Amino acid sequence: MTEQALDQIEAFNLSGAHAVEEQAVDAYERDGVVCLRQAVSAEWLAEIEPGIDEALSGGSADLDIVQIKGDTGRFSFSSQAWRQVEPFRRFIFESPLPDLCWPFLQSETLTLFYDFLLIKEAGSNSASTPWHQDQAYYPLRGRKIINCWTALDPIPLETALRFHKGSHAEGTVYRATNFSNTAQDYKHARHERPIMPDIDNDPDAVILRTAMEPGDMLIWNGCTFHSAPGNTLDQRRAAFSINWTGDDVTYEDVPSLETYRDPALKTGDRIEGEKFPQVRPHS
Ligand SMILES: O=C(O)CCC(=O)C(=O)O
Repeated sequence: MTEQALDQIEAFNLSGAHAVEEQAVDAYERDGVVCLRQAVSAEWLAEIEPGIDEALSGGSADLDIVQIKGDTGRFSFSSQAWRQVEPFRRFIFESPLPDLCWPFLQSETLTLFYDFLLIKEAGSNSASTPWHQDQAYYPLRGRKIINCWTALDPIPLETALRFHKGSHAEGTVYRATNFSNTAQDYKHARHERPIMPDIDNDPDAVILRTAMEPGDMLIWNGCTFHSAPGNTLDQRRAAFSINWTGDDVTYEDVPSLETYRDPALKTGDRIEGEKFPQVRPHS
């Protein structure tokens, strides 16, 4: 691995404010990622927490719980629980969250794509996340796609996400990586797309990261490359993220991608409907 420049993700302190500063949007546009400190209040974090058990015990449309050989802790990731899990639905629709996220899309509309719960239990040492772009996995075209990722636990630098600064800017969507075995192709890989760059061996890459406290939120673009280590610590590392789309995003039907599929939509349609509700302006 090549030695690389490390820097901090630019952070803005919200302390309960319900509006973001223009500089936060500028930092997101420049770097492809920004951190909003204290974006989610302790009250809303307490609302989300009971939803975790519900999501893990049948509430998620798509749930994986894996324990990698040699690890003592499990790694769980759940998608699209909001329609069944009431605390998640309330957080998405009734908290200040949509109004915090909307300015980053620079869009007339804000549409919910999906919710994602990610838990790396203490001792899930090998549950690392390889470099990837979120958009490589989505049946979507467009640039206005963001992931708003709230820490539910303290996340020190040892287990923090890492971002390749500015990697969203060119807008190329690369081939998706296989999360469980990077030597093997991802099962829905699109071979017409270019192979991902070797970020670990790019001497010019600047890697951004930051330690987080519960309620701090990262916002990044669907094309920003990011990765994360496994959880080598003796505490849970959980996050709840909401993925939103804006007004330039259209659907691309990929029948095998069931998690993100809405049979009512055709390639080229605006992404909207019961599964992907428009949240702003209120419809
Ligand atoms: O927290 C992690 O390990 C990975 C999170 C991530 O890559 C994502 O939510 O897209």
